[in-house]
Amino acid sequence: MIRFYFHPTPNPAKVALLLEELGLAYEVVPIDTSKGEQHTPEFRAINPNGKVPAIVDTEGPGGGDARVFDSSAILLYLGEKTGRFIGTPVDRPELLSWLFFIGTGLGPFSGQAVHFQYAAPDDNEYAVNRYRREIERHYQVLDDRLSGRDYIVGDDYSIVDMSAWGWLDRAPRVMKGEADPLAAFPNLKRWFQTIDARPAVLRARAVGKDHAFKKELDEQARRALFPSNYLKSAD
Ligand SMILES: N[C@@H](CCC(=O)N[C@@H](CS)C(=O)NCC(=O)O)C(=O)O
Repeated sequence: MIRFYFHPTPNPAKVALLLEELGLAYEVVPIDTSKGEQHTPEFRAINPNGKVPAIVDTEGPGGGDARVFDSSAILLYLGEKTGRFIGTPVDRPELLSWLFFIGTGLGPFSGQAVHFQYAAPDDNEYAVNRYRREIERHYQVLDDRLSGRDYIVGDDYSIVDMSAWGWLDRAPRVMKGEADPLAAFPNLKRWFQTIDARPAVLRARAVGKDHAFKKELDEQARRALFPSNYLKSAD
C-alpha cells in the first residue's frame, strides 16, 4: 500500500496522475501546507525538505516501509517498481534527461513565476520578466522536442509526460494574463491536449477534493509557505 502525502499543487499532481494510471492501491494523507503541516516532526521524518509530494510504500525494497520524497524520485521509484511508463532500456538516457529538465528547470521557474506574480510584495518587474522569459524558453525547448512526436520520450506515454503535465496544466496561472498561454507552442499544445484527455487525468484531478484545504494567503499561510521571509539576518 502507498501512503500519498498530498496537497492540490503541481508537484503532487504528477504523482496523483501516475498512481491513477497504475491503478495502485493508495491512501491520500492531506498535508495542508498553508497551515504549516509540512513542518511537523512527523512529516519531516518522511520528507526532511518539508514539501509535498512524498510517499511511504509499506512494501518497500527491504520488505517494510520505504519513504520517497521529491516528485521526480517518486515517479521513477513507482515506474521502476511496476516496470511501467519508463520506456525501453534504449529510452533510458532520454528519460533521465527530460525528467531532470522538467524537475530542475520547468518546475522551479514556474514556481518562482507564481510566487512573484501572486505572493511577493512590491514591484517585481525584474523577477517576473526573468521567470516568465525562462518559462517561455522551456516551453520552446519542449515544443521543438515534440515536433513530429506524440510523447516527450520514445514512442509511448511515460512518467516524463506526467511530470510535464503537472506544470503545463498550470500554464494559465504561471503565465498570468495570457488567455491561451500555449498558443505560440503548437506542438506542446497538441501534446498537452492529448495527455489532458486521458481518463486518469480526470481521476487525478479529483484526488483530495474531499478535503477542505486552506485557500487564504493570510499571515499563517505566509509564515508556513515562506518562512525565510521571517528569519532575521545574522548582521
Ligand atoms: N522538488 C520538489 C518540489 C516540491 C515543492 O516545491 N512542493 C510544493 C508544492 S508544488 C510545496 O510543498 N510547497 C509548500 C512549501 O514550500 O512549504 C518536487 O518536485 O517534489
